[in-house]
Amino acid sequence: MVRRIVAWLGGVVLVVGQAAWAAQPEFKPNYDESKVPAYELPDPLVTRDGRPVADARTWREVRRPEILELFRTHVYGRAPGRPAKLTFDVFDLDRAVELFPATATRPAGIAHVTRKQVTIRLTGQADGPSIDLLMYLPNLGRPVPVFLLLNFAGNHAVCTDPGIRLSRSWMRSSYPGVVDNRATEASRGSAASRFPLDQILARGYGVVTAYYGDIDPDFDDGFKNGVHGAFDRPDAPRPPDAWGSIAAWAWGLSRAMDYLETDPDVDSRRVAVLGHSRLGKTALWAGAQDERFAMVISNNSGCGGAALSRRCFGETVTRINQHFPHWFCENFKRYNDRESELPVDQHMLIALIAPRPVYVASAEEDRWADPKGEFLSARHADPVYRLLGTDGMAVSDMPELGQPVMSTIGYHIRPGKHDLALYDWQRYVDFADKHLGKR
Ligand code: GTR
Repeated sequence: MVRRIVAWLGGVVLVVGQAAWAAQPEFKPNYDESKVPAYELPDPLVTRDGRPVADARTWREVRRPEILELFRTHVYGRAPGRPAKLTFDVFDLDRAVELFPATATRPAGIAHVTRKQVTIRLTGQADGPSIDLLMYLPNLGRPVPVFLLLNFAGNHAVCTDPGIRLSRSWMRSSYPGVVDNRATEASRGSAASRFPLDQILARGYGVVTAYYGDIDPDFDDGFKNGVHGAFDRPDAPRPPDAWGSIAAWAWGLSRAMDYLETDPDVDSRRVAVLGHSRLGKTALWAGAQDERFAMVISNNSGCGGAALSRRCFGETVTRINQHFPHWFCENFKRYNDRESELPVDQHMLIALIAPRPVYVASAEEDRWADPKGEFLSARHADPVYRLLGTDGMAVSDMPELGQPVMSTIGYHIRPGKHDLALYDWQRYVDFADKHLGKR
């Protein structure tokens, strides 16, 4: 009898729950600057107990760890450390890949480039979770600085080079050539426009990339697959600060860095971590936590990335949590429609990267990501960068289109849509030339 009542009550809750969900009003993003609510940002240079942070040491020893902890607890969740049994298998090395058509203007050193592919086994076991790294390095002397970025469609989508291993991981079926959630030969090169390899390599930088779905497939499965399934305790309930997918992808970037530190072809002290969109959020969180990344670049990262949450312009905390319930930790949902109660905002994520160079980029038509909010968080990280002895951000007002700011906090907004475009890459290479130092 009791069981039947419980079952009946369960049914009622389900019906009421479904009705509430169905009744949810359609989300209408605010794109009107005059409707941005008045807000006050938490001060990165005041500790939780109200003490001002007036010197680099207090930042380093008190405030920085405090802010990191706040982001772990309330936003992205807590990831494990480096796994005890990490192994690297370099399964492909070719030092004479002809990647680019022969032209009179092709710079020496990239007529042939080096391609290397590495499997990072996260549990040391051949049948455990693994990440495939794809690396292209210019043959311009060693070791080379690199850009490290996750990709959305598999390593084979980066260019048509048939030597790239075709990904066997789960993949969104809407991607070119993907059949039954698996890549096919027709998928090769489908994301090439986001990887202008010739331009990057000719300027002396390598590109290292991995498919983000190797780390955690990007859908909500209750954290069963990917690295969550491999590293979480299956028997214990998930704590509200357990790592979400963004934290998992960021953790994967650190595992890539673990490998790069062992590779004599790469200058692991000059690794710029970069990401577009959800992977821009990921790059920022990876760079904030892992100080081995010498430079961090956020391309159109938007809500939960560079954009200030309190502005509620375009995508909001509520909308991102409803649409992507697996991206952040459970605690982040407490701030749906209550952004002002967050103990952090995204300028503090940028500040965690200080004093290392950081570049935030927006696109004019990418209002969903709130370009102004992206600029402002970079701008509001300036006091921390200055406290640590850098020039911070050179401007106080948002620059015009195509007027890049190249101080230690860099920024640009370009015309066009949400994308990782050639213009963006050219500015990142300029920024790296300036701040990572030329060979
Ligand atoms: C959108 C999402 C954004 C952004 C983007 C992307 O659907 O709302 O936060 O991350 O996806 O990653 O392409």
